[in-house]
Amino acid sequence: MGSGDETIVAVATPPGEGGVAIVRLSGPRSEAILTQVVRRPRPEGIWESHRLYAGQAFSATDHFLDEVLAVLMRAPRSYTREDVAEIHCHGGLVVPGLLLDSCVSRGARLARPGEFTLRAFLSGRIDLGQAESVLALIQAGSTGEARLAAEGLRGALSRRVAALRQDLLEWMAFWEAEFDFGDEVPGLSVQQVADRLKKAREALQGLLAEALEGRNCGEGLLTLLVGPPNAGKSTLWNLLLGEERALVTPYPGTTRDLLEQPLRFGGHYFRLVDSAGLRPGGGPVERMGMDRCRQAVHQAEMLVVVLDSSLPWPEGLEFLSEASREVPTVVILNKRDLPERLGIREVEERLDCFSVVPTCLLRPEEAVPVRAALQDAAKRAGAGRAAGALSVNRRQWQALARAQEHLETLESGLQDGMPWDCLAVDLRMAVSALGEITGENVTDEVLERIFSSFCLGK
Ligand SMILES: Nc1nc2c(ncn2[C@@H]2O[C@H](COP(=O)(O)OP(=O)(O)OP(=O)(O)O)[C@@H](O)[C@H]2O)c(=O)[nH]1
Ligand SMILES: [Mg+2]
Repeated sequence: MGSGDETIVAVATPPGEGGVAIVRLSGPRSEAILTQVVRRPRPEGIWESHRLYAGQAFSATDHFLDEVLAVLMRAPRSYTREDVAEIHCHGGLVVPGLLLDSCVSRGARLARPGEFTLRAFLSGRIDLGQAESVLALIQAGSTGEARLAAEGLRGALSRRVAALRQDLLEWMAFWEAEFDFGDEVPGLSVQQVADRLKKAREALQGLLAEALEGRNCGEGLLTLLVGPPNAGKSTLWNLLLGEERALVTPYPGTTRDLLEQPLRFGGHYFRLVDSAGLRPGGGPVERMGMDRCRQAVHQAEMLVVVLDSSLPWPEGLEFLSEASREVPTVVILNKRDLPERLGIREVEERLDCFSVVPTCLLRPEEAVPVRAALQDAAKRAGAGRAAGALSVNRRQWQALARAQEHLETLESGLQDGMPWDCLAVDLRMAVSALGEITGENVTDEVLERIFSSFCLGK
């Protein structure tokens, strides 16, 4: 698959209106096609590699199409390690398509989705793990996901999987060379084998734990609105979501259940949860709501404490002092349209505040500073999450888990005194599962499946 004899072409930018679109070529005829499609003022000059030239682009029927900038990146210093050319024309629905046709009429073939990255993989410039990180980076929906995918592109997962696989491979080679199908490997005690196995399994366990953390990064930050009844939590929830979802009344104790909605802004995902106001006493139903809220405080990754600044510090919030030290806590000091009885200083004495926003939530424009404060706090909360996390897709996850299972079987087989040749089967399977991540052990169908989910031109 993906024969490098052909020169492929695609529009690398999304379709539609835009300042600039890029048509990209890769393969041995890139320079020849570029020379025919893009004419420079002084045509006798050669295309120097990695230099941007101004020129005029012509259609398949040799009509002037557009003023363009073009660059040739000679092999092997390119994304695919082949000759790559890029033509930067004006964006829109028509010109990039006509430029594409022009390249095809001069001998290029339309690229399949992900074919440029497939060629980068087949030429050995990147491994499969890095290729999949390219996809994860393009599809990232939050800054946290993008950061992890970028680390993957730099080899965060591949390097560690490759090292682990190499270790097991060396071991397998030793095993195959030395053992004589008896029940002992010369020069290696069962204890030594067991120790080495344990190390490998622990390393794999560490990878899986970090992968799990990485998966969380794709989910919204659990952000709990909490405070005394009637302070304006539901007003804030509605304001942030942009619709009247939760009931808002002047009667304390309106909200009972936890209400959750996803929300996305400023490059962050949130799971925004409204809750029952906390106060001593209350009826049985209200108390059930308050219990749910208290439990949610311990699961939250970010707290938004909403307080009524026209009343003194409320009773029943003491436990929030400890919780505020554990996760970024934004305090919304609401109802500033009324005479003040609770000031910023007192709030800061009682809670560990990431920030305090004095506001009056009856004014819709107050959503702006509140969003800004949440965004800053999310950066802190998200950073905590991304530390020690890896971007791992479903396929990679399954391969890691399979490798882990084989090592476990190997370990218990060793303890039960199974013969070496039986154990070697599991070792081989573990090596093969790890190879599926870096790309050593994948079939053409698997590659086809992986790369077909890429966008065109990548
Ligand atoms: N004066 C004033 N009233 C506000 C402000 N923000 C909200 N309110 C009013 O305060 C009352 C309570 O608001 P809610 O949003 O229901 O308060 P809550 O914190 O969700 O209350 P519970 O669900 O009972 O815990 C409503 O009548 C709101 O209109 C504000 O900034 N100033
Ligand atoms: Mg409410």
